[in-house]
Amino acid sequence: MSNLLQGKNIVIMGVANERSIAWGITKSLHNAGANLIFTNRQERSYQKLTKLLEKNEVSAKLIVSCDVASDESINDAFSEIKKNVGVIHGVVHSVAFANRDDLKGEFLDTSRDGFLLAQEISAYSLVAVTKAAKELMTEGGSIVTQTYLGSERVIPGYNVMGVAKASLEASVMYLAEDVGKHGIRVNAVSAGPIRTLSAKGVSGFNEKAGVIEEKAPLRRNVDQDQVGDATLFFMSELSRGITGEVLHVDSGYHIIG
Ligand code: NDP
Ligand code: N5H
Repeated sequence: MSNLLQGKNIVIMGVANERSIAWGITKSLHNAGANLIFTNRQERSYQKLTKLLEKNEVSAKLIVSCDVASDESINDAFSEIKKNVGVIHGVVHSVAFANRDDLKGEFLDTSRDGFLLAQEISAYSLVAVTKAAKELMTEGGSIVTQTYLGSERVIPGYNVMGVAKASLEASVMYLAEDVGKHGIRVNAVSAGPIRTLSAKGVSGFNEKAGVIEEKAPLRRNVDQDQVGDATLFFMSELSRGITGEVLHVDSGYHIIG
């Protein structure tokens, strides 16, 4: 327990279930005293979230539906948040999507539609969300997204999502410049492999997690709580001098050649 985020209103996007990285983040931000607002796309995620909140005795200020594929949905969600909560101080962006077919075989075979879909949901969404959130962040604040090493290196199978994460990380830099003058910071956490619903059913996950245990300096995989605490750092004043940054929470794997 700390009071690093006491009195801060923070929007969390992307809790699908108890394994979601966004749920690890929820626990860290809640323990730091934040008031939390959630957005979901699917009804199933809303049901899971309400049960999780109840079980963990976390009370949400508001839960709104938001499909980042639609500008209207994003604008409606943030209008609802403005109406009910007023000022916000942070946004956690923890959403991504690519067609399962594009997450195997060769990147070369990616279709135009598959490429654009991954970019739209996984990268452009941060731009649209930052624009909508900025209007409510009148006291400054922090925006944090989630990325993966496949943006910097070729990681077999990550394919179209690697290119989308490269776009996301470049967007972090350009957005950081635009909103910095309003006292808003934008950063990303680059997590190592974590078994979540998204990771399920895509081939290659076990192998990637195994390599971390073997080769990463810390010789162990990371978990949602470690990403949660790193995101808390970015959300809090402890990171007030940092923006446009990508912080690796991966047991140090990214330094190994
Ligand atoms: P989850 O499956 O738990 O979360 C993915 C979330 O994306 C879901 O809550 C889903 O919402 C949401 N989402 C997908 N499409 C949309 C949309 N159109 N509009 C709104 N929300 C949408 O997986 P993770 O926690 O693993 O993923 C969270 C983030 O972490 C992603 O950006 C991922 O790339 C990143 N990451 C994950 C790693 C891992 O190993 N797991 C490693 C590094 C980064 P819904 O369920 O309602 O559809
Ligand atoms: C190199 C790897 C292993 C290959 C894994 C690729 C993972 C890509 C992430 C995207 C987000 C997965 C995805 O879109 C899956 C969907 O096609 C199907 N799943 C769903 O629709 C579920 C129900 C919903 C909840 O999922 C979403 N996203 O909405 C990378 C791994 C070692 C690390 C990893 C898993 C990274 C990452 O970015 O998630």
